[in-house]
Amino acid sequence: MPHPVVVPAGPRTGSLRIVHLGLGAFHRAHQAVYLERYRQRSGDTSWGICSANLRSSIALVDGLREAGHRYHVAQFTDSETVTLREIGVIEEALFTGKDRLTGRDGQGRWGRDLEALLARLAAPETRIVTLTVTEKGYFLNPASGMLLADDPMIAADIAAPEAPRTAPGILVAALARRRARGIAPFTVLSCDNMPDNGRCARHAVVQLAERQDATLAGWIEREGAFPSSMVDGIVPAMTEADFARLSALGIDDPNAVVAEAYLQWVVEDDFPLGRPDWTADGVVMVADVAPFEAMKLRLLNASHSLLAYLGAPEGIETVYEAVSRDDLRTLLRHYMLEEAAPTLVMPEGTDLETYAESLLARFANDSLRHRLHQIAMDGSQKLPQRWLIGTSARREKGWGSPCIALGLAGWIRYTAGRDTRGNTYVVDDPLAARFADLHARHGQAPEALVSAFLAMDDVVPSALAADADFAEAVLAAYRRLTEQGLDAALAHLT
Ligand code: CS2
Repeated sequence: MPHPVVVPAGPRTGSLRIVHLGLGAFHRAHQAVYLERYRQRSGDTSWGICSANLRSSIALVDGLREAGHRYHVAQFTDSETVTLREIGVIEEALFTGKDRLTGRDGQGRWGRDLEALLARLAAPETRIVTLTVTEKGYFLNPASGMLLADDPMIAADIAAPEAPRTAPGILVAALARRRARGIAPFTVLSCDNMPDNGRCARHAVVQLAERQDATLAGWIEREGAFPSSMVDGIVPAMTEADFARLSALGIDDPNAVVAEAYLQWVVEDDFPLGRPDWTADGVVMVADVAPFEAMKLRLLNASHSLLAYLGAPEGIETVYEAVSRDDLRTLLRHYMLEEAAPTLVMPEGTDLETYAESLLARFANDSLRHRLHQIAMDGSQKLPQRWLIGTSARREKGWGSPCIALGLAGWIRYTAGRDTRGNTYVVDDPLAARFADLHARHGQAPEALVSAFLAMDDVVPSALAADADFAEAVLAAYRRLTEQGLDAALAHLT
């Protein structure tokens, strides 16, 4: 039966003061929803979004164009309660990744809409550039924060700064144009799941600019604003079942997104060129986002990763299925309340126990099919901030971290690419080749395998890796998990 739809505030305005890099499901169901709410409430349509996909989704970009840049978001509280919205704030969609459909060599060409994007970024009306390019899209070493100058993508941007492929490269090229024309830099607002994500964005951009032009780098460092922000909202990849479910509600939209109803956005208030006055729409403006980010990464995202690496190899498919198990729910409670809690200074007014319980309730949302393999992606980029900062803090106090030790054992097992029934799966991670090599070399020797993983100093802080007690705990957990199975490993822990 058709379900009522909240429709966009008004017609397209062409006033695109926000440019987004990383047009994907999360952006469509989070930042765009906040701006849509803002436009509807305030009637101010001067803030619209030009959104660019830099990597893989040419079909999404073209699909949005065909649909007149309108799409739907279905926000589910549970399988019974849904709000359907049509979103109209993304008024332009661009694609700068590799277009596999063209090019005589069949390899595709880069940068179809790159010039349009750079022109848009360099235009004086562009005030804010938001980013959801994932952790690896910053091209920083997760442990040291240094630019990965030898990465082939970054090397290509250094060699050809006017034809950039990466987000930092695109930002540097656009800022160079602005500087040359005497236009102040836009504010760069990172919306990726990293502590100090604004500082990460600044580092990536300034370090890349230094490779090209020290004066430009100095100007960006001096004049640029890079506030940090914490974003929250669970947006699983769409499945056929999701499209069918929406169809039953009267929505046949290939660009639709299913998400949970919960949304949070906490932003540092540093916007020299202005911003939408969006606090009445739920955006929380603060001076320092760090406590919010640490809370979310070490409670929500860390729990997600625990479920992913322990659950996926057991054939558990989704977060919902995982938290339906008593022992995994107990693990998460134990981890959040006993292990993570003492490492956190919670934001004022937020109670840790209430927050932890609300996370378990969100994970138990039966209307979302949030696949554990989706969360397991890019562990090398995610684990430092989700698990290892807190674990290092505990180590400094002489405390162990049994839940994270088991999590790491699960991660090492996961990266073998084979589940407990012998089925293989793709390990999607920038370090996947290194993982495969370690498993090939040490797969039969748990001790050597665990120490080789802990020795990856771009993932595991060296002080933690050098702690014999911690290494011993990970090894014991790995043995228990692989020899006795998950049930026994969890029973031992809790
Ligand atoms: C998840 C996040 O895929 C993942 O790693 O942990 O995408 C998570 O769903 C969001 O950060 C929730 O805000």
